[in-house]
Amino acid sequence: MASFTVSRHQFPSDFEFGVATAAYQIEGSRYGHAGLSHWDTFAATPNNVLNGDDGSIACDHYHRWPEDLDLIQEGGFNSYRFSTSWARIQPEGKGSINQQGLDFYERLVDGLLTRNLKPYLTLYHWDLPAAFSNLGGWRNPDIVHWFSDYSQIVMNRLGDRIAATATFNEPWCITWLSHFLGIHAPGLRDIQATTMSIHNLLRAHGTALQALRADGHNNLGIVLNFDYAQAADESEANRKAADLYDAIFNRLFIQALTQKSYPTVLLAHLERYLPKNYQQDFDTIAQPLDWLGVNYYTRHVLEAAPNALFPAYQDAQGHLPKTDMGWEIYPEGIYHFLTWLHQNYTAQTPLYITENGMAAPDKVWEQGVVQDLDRIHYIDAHLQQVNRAIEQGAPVKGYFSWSLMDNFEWAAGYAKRFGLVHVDYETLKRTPKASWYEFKQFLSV
Ligand code: IFM
Repeated sequence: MASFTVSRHQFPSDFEFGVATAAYQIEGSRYGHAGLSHWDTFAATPNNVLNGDDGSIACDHYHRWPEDLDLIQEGGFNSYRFSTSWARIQPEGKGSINQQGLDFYERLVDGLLTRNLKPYLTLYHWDLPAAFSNLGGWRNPDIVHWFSDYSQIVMNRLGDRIAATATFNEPWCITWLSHFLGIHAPGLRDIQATTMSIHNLLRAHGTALQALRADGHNNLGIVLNFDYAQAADESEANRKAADLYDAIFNRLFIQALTQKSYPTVLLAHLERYLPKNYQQDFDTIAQPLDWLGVNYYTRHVLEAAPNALFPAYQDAQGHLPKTDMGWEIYPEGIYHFLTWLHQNYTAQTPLYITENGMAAPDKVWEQGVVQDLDRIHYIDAHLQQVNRAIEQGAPVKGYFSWSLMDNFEWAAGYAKRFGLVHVDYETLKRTPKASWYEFKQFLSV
């Protein structure tokens, strides 16, 4: 039987332990008069999502949320990170507000507070209304105001009860993965679309922060994802390949947000696609952050791809054990990013691990047991490294496990299970896994 070697006492007493989810992955987009999002249309297009899966029912959290919040509370967690669905709240884009959507989130937030759970809100975890997608989505500069207006609509209803708010979850995924690699909605593979989406997203973040602060809201931040870039060997070509990957994945957003510039190594290729006088936007983009969310899962081993177009790198085979996503398990990476951010970019700004976890081919055995022992080892190893970063002075204030329960894993459909709680997609029955019980034990001290 696996168990954590790390102890709750190693962390400050006010350290937050929570679980995280996202609207489209769990709620069921067909319920409650939500509008179509670009994930509904992307998933309805053949070959975009494994097995033709979509988020229309997902975990039916829209109806089962009380049971799900009970699981968070019974697990001993004290906070919950969730997102509001833009398409649920503004089904037609700029048109009328779906009050039923806001009512749902109000019930959810009040349900959290009743259970003594702190609500951590993410305003955008990828469900862009299809109406905005049809107008160019993140490529259209007008999205800056569409998003800022939406942020105010949500926060003016819920903001008085939210512990902390993030504008975006994982800008790299919203832009690079979705507009350059074509893997997520809207499935584009276009360098100009990518560059415009990056700049528009950052402007939308800064503009929304200004509007929300003017409305009196506080504790505002953003969630970035980081992926350790490891050169395949010490050759100059491979080190350059890893550096380029690092610039795109890890430095681009945090540098813009805190140092008002884009990495030089990227500008050499992307500057021609940016709007004229883009530098003038950095004063808007680099609003002070009250906190920064850090999502960390894995590392990538990179080598040069000779004669390829920008960015001329490719994956090399890493030799560490891998999760069911095929992602290498590299817990030292979480220590690296926490200390690196603290020392180079964010100084004393509070850092939260807003996502960390692994996919495994979990099954419910007799007597309702799910033996996800690899996940217990994974979480334990990462918590040890978070603790090490705190000892080195990084101001880490919380850890959110991804995810509360198995859910719609985007292009991988329902094939990959990240939950501490198993979901049977036939019956929608929830079964806590061994990792949920381990957290409960760990948090019960
Ligand atoms: O499921 C996703 C989540 O939506 C964003 N971060 C990574 C997770 C696992 O892929």
